[in-house]
Amino acid sequence: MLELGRLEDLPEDYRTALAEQNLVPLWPSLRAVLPPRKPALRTRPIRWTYASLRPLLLRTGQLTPIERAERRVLVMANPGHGLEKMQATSTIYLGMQLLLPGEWAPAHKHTPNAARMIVEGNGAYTTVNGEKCSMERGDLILTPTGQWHEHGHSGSQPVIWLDVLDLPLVYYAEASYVIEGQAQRTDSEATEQAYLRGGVVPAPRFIRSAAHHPMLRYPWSEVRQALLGLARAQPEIDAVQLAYVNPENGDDCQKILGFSALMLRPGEHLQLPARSSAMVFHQIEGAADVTVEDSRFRLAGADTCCVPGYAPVGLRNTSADNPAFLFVADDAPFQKKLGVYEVRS
Ligand code: 1HN
Repeated sequence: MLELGRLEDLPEDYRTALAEQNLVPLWPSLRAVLPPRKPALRTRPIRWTYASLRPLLLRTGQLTPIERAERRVLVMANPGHGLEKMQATSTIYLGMQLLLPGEWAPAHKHTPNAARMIVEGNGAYTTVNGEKCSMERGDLILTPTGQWHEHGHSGSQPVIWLDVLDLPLVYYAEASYVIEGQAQRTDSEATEQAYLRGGVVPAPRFIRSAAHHPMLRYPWSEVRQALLGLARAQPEIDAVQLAYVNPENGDDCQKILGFSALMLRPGEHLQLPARSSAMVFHQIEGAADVTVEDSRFRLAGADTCCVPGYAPVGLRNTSADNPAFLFVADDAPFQKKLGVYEVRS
């Protein structure tokens, strides 16, 4: 590669004249913005163990009343991006949210898309555009862009969930804002019952708009059963993985981030090829080792890790007797829309 001129090679008066006109020479910065073969990655492999995060989250339940927080969340920030940026990866925000019995997190709607993976507790619910979605461990609940949402809790124990948002990307696009609202009238229980069987959908589907999000809650009991069924039906399959999709058209369930559930069979070692998208792994059940570059993380309980793109990832079920279940989030839908998504073998 040609060695390019540096800024210091230019006379001082010329540099000053450029800056006065808001002009910048490209060549001193060209290699930084277009590095050879692989992007410059800020995202570091990082793990957050639930055992160390949980007591800190419960403590803020005493320190900070919900009225003073609106959403009581500890953000899982990747130091490679700077903690204050609140980014787990370049596009993915992760946070662990606590709601105590009787608390209410008021209604609002915003441009970033949110998804919640429920970690512990029961009796809480989130109402999304009038649809009341109960929160049970392992459920995935969507809050697509622009939809009203609020959280309530009529149970007796703390409820904790993982929030996954495309906030860093929407913020970067200077498109992130919120509108506050009134408590919603609940007009239905979660409508996922209408979409529980793969291959059949409610018949009046052709009148629906493309922006419609027909399914907001993906109950873990159903997804778990579907993973076990897939493993039984196709024992030779490379990866026992199910994508969370729009059941009406099979598209990714959100436009920017993609979500899937992965089952590692007892003792299974799965090698994922290097992909351009960064990924998040969150343990739903069992335990797994995640290996990327020089990092190896043991995930158990509700541990979470993120890994950068452009590197192969190894996943190993540490049990020889029981399956392990992982929730996976990535930004492949966004990268595919941009035309930059790659798999490198
Ligand atoms: C949000 O609206 C929620 O509604 C959680 O529970 C986390 C992080 C950034 C921006 C909006 C929620 C959020 C958020």
